Amino acid sequence: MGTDASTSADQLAILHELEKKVLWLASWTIHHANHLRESTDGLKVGGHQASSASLATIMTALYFRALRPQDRVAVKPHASPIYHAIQYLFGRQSRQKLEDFRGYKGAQSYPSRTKDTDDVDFSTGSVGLGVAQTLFSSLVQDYVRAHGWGLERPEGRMIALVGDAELDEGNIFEAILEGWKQGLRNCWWIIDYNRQSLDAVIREGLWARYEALFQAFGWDVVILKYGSLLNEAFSESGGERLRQWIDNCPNQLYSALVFQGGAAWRRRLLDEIGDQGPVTRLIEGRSDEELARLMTNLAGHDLPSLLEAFGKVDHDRPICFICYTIKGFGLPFAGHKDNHAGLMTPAQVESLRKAMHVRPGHEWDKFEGLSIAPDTLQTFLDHVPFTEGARRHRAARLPAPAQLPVTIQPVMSTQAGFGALLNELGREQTELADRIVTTSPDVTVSTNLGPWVNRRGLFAREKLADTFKSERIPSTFNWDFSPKGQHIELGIAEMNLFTLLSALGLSHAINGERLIPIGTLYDPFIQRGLDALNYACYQEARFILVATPSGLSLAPEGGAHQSIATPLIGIAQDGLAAFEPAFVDELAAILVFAFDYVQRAGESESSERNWLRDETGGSVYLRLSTRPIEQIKREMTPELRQSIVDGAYWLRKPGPNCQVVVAYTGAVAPEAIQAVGLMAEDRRDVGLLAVTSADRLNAGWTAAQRARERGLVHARSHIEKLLADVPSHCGIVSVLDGHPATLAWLGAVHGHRVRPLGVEHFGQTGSIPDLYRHYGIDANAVVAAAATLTPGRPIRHLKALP
Ligand SMILES: Cc1ncc(C[n+]2csc(CCOP(=O)(O)OP(=O)(O)O)c2C)c(N)n1
Ligand SMILES: [Mg+2]
Repeated sequence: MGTDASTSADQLAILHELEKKVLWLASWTIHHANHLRESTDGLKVGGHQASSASLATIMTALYFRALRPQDRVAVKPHASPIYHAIQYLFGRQSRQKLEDFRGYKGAQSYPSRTKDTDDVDFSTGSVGLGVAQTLFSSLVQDYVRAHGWGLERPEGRMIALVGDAELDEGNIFEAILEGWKQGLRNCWWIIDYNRQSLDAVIREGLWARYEALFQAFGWDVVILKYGSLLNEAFSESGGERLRQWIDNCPNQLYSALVFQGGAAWRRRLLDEIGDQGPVTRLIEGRSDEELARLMTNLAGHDLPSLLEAFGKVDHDRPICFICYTIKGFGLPFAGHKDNHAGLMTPAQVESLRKAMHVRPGHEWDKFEGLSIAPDTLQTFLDHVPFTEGARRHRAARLPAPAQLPVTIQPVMSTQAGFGALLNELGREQTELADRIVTTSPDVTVSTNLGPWVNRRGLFAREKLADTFKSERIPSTFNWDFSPKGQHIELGIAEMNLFTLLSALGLSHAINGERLIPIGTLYDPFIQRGLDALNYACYQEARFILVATPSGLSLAPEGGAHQSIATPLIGIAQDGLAAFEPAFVDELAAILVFAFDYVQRAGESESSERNWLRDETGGSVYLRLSTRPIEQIKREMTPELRQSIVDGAYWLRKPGPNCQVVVAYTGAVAPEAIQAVGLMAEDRRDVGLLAVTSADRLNAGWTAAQRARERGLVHARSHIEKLLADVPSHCGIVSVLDGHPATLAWLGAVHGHRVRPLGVEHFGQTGSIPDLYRHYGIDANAVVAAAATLTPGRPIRHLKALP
C-alpha cells in the first residue's frame, strides 16, 4: 500500500518551510557546539555540517510525510543534527540537549538508541553497521510474524539512510547476499548520492555498479536524479542538450561548479553547449541565482520528487533509492571536496541567519522566520503520521527455569554439554524454549546445535523439505525449513551473525515480542565480527553468544585457528558478561543465569554481594571447548551455583599455611588439578581456585574499590572475599588456554605475587597435550611456576621444562 497518494499544495508549502527550518536548526546546533558553548573543547564538529545538509530534504520528506510509526530508521551518522532538529520540532527533543550537542549528556554526535532520549531506532556511527541492521531487523520482523506473534500491529519498513561512501564497507555486501537468501522484504535503503566521501569525490559511474548489484540480489532500484525544476527545463526547447551535458559531467566538475555558483555555471555551460539558439536562451533566460538553483535541483533536494517516489511504493520488495544530492546543499561550502570537515564561519552563519529571517536571540524558536502562521505549522506537526502511534515497545520477561536438567557423562566437553542442554530445552514445550532463536554462520553442526535444530527445525518463510529425508537417505540431521522453525542458518559471515543477533536481541523493543537469541561460532572468529559485536552491545541488544571451540582446542585444524585474545575481549567488552566454564554443571548454572540476565532491564546500584550491577542485565558470552574432561560428581548447592555465576569458587580451599594457590579458567582444569596433586607433598595447603568468569570477578573488584573510594568502607567484591584468608606470602599461579593477562590481575587484589600462565603466541598445530606443553600451560609448567614463585624444598614431581 502506498503511504498516501498525493500531497496537497498547502502541505507542500508547509513541508518546504519545515525543510528550511530543519536545515537552520541543524546548522545552528553545530555552530553553537563549536563557537558558542562555554565548554567548547577545541575539537570542532567537522563532518556534520555538510553531511547533514545533504540529507535535510530527504529526511523532511520521510519524517514529516512518508514514515509511519511502525517504520524504523537508521540515520547516517553525520546527519544526526538533522535528526535531532526534526525531533525538536516534534517536541521530543529539548533545547538544552541541542545546545549541548556533542557535549556531556547532550544530543549525541551520531544517533544513539541508548544515549539519546529522542526515540532513535538504531544507533549509527561505525559506517555500514546501521545499514545492515535494518536488513536484519526486517528479517526478524518476518520471523516474529511467521511465528504468529505481534500480528495485531502493522508491518513496518526498515529504512536506512546511507552515505554513498558508506557502501564501501564490506559488511553491507555480506548483508545483501544474506538478505537475498532469506527473502528480504520491507527494507528501503536510501542512498545519499552526494558523490563525496570524507576525503574526496567518489569514482564516476558508481550508481551504475550499485544499480546492477542491487538488482542482481532482487532489489528494486529507483534512481532519483533530477528535481522538478530540472525536469521542467529539460522539456523546454534546448533542454535535452542540457540533460546530456549533465549526464556526461564528471562528478568533480559538477561539485566544483556547485561550489562556485551561478556565474561559473553560466560560463561553463555557454562555453560547452552554447548554441546561440535554444540552449543559450534556456541559460540566459535565468539570473545567476536562478541558474544555480536550477543546476543544483537534484532530486534528493526536491521535495515533490521525493514525496512522489516514497508515496507511490505499493509493494514490500526491498528498494534501493539512489538519490542524487549535494553535500553541503544550501550552505556556503556546498560541493567543495574538502567540506566534510567544513564549518561555517560566524560571518557565514550570519548570512544564513539573514536568509532564514531568524532574529538574533530567536535562533531556537521553532517557527521563527517562516512565512506560514505558527498555528498552522503546529497543527500540521501535531498530525504528522509518524508520531501518531506507539514506537518503542516493551515485552514482559519470560520465566527462566530454576535449573536445567541434563545428563552429564563422566567425561564430557563444555561444547558437548551445551548441545545436550539445548537438546533438553528443545524437548520441552515451555514459553522460554519457544522464544529461543538460534543462529550460526555455517557452523551449526560443528558447534553442537544439531540436536536442537533436529527438534525445532530451521526457519524460512516458505516451507522447504529436507530432500535427503524425503529420499530416505540416512543422515544425522533433519534440515527441514518452515515458518515455525527456530534456527536461522546464515552463510559464513560473522559480521552478519552479530548484526542478526543485534536485531533479534532488540525484538522486544522493536517488535514488542521478546526473543532469546543464541548465536554460535568458533571463538577465534569473534574477531572477524568484533565491531558488529561491539555495535550490538552498544545498542543494548540482548543475546547469548556461544563461542566454541576456543583456545588451543582448535589448533589441530590449523594453528592460526587458535584464539588467544578473546578472554580479554570478554573482560573489556561492555554490555557482555563473559564466562568460561570448565565443567558441564557449571555451564548449566551459567545458562540458567543467562536466560534471566539477558531479559533484565532494571536500574539499580551495584549489589553489595558482588558489586556488579546485575539488575541492568546484558548479553552473555560463553567461551567453550571441545576438549572432553573428566566431570566432577557433586551436588549443585545454591551457594555453589551463586559462586559460579559470580565468577569463582574454591575447588580446593587453601589451608591456613597455604604457600601456593592455583587459579585456573576453563579447559585447563585437569592440568590445574593434576598440578595441585603433584605439589601436595612439597607445598603446604595448596589451594585450587576455579575461575568461571574473569570478567565478572574483575568488574566486581573494580566496582568495590570505587565504592570504597566513595566512602563505602565495607564494600567487598567476590574475589576479595575469596582471597581474604590467603596468607600474604602465598603465591598464585594462574593458568588458562588464552592470554595470561586475563588472570594476572588477581595478585593486585590483596598483593599476592602472581605468575600468570597462558598462551601468547599462535601458529602451532598439534594435539592438546603437545600444545599445552609447548605453550607452557600443562601441569608441569604450573608446578615449575609454583616452585619458582614460592620458597621451599624442591617439588619432587617437577620435570625439566622443554
Ligand atoms: C567504520 C568507519 N570507518 C571510518 C569512519 C569515519 N568516517 C565517518 S564519515 C566518513 C565518510 C562518509 O562518507 P559518506 O558515507 O559518503 O557520507 P557523507 O559525508 O558524504 O554524507 C568516514 C570515512 C567511520 N565513521 N566508521
Ligand atoms: Mg557521500
